[in-house]
Amino acid sequence: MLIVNVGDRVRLTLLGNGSCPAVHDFSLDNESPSPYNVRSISLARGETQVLKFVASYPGTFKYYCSVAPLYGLIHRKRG
Ligand SMILES: [Cu+2]
Repeated sequence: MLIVNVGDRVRLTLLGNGSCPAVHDFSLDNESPSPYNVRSISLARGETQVLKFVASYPGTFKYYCSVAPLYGLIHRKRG
C-alpha cells in the first residue's frame, strides 16, 4: 500500500532484488485501482529505477507488478 496526501512529492527507489531471475515492475494505475498512472520499467535483479510524482489525489492505494509471463500465474495473482 502507498499512502499519500495531496501535494506530497513522492520519490520511490525501486531495486530488483528478488530471489528469482524474473523481472518485476511497479504499477500504480487504474488497474490498482487508483487515479494515478505511474509505472516503472521491468527491473531485473540488480537494476534500479527512481519514480517521482506529485500526489494530486489523497488516499491509500494498492500497487502491483504487471508482469505476465508466458507460463504460470501473472505476478499480480502471486501477490
Ligand atoms: Cu513481478
